[in-house]
Amino acid sequence: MRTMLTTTALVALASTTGLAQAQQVVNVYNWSDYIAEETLEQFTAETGITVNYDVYDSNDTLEARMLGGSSGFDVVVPTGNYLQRQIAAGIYQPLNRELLPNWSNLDEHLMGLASSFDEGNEHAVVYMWGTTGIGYNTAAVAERLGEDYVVDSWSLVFDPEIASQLADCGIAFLDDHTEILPAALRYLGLDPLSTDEADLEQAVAMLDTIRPSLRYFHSSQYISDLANGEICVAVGWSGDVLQAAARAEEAGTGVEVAYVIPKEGANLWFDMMAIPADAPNPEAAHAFINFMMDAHVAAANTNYVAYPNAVAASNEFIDEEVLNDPTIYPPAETQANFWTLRPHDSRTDRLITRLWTRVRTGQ
Ligand code: SPD
Repeated sequence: MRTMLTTTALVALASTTGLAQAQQVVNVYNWSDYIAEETLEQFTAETGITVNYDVYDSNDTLEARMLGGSSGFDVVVPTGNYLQRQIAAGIYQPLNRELLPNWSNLDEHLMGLASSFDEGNEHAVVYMWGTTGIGYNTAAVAERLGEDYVVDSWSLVFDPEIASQLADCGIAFLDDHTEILPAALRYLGLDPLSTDEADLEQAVAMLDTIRPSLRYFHSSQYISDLANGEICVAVGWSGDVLQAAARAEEAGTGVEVAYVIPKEGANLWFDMMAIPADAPNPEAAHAFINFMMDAHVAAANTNYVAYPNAVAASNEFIDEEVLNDPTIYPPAETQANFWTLRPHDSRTDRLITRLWTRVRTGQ
């Protein structure tokens, strides 16, 4: 009896002092180029929990790992439209808010928007949000299209006349049909969320005309390629292009990269932290998510990756130049043209997969 009491007391002491967590590991699968350099070390120093951190650059890659079962991940970061259908498939566990005291730091408006993917915000927290637009090398584009050419439209990449003039300096597209097809539909004056076969065929026919001017489809390589002048235009994610701009500036090679949200509109997306139903260590997963919702941690991440987070309490620690950058925090008039993706039914998925293969391969 005496021994049992002592053991119980030790266990209680260990869990309150963090000793129990000393042996814990959290397995995190996140997007590449999406966290400040020091964040993981800080987390381990603060909690004693070791982080196994792996990265992807596509929701489809994440989804394939998740749907394969027993992924071994404790925290993953799907985008809202993927999260929504994955919740419906039952692959996430509800969050335990008692283990997330930093929940009170969250921006209610953003979490309200995110509840359209996850009713009641039961399974996920917004990690970062952003837009999909165009990154470009200002000098290379001006050299080819003229000093007075204003880059403000999807026509830069979807008009075959314009794209062909930029082909030699390199145009890259995200390898992501959920990004390219809706933007192409909007450029053609159609509903970017259309699942109508005739609309999608029209978008693909337009993409066929610019296909010869594209250098590659890839969803992360464009960061370094824009920064070092290997390519001059990329359809990419806001913060990734801005990281390319920062890298170019740091390198001092004279390459200047800019990001534009096209005037026709852009995809507004939310990447959400969630815990798989079969996560090996849900307690450590909650500790990790809670840490990411700390005001200083979230601000450091935003300052580093140039994506806005959903931690309202972090705003006072975010660099002024980040907070005041309209390409990172788009003003209301820009937001008026945004669209937000929704999951497709399986018929539409099959149709889009077939069409996208045609776009990618040019056949
Ligand atoms: N390098 C981080 C990029 C995150 C992009 N996630 C958004 C995907 C929207 N389809």
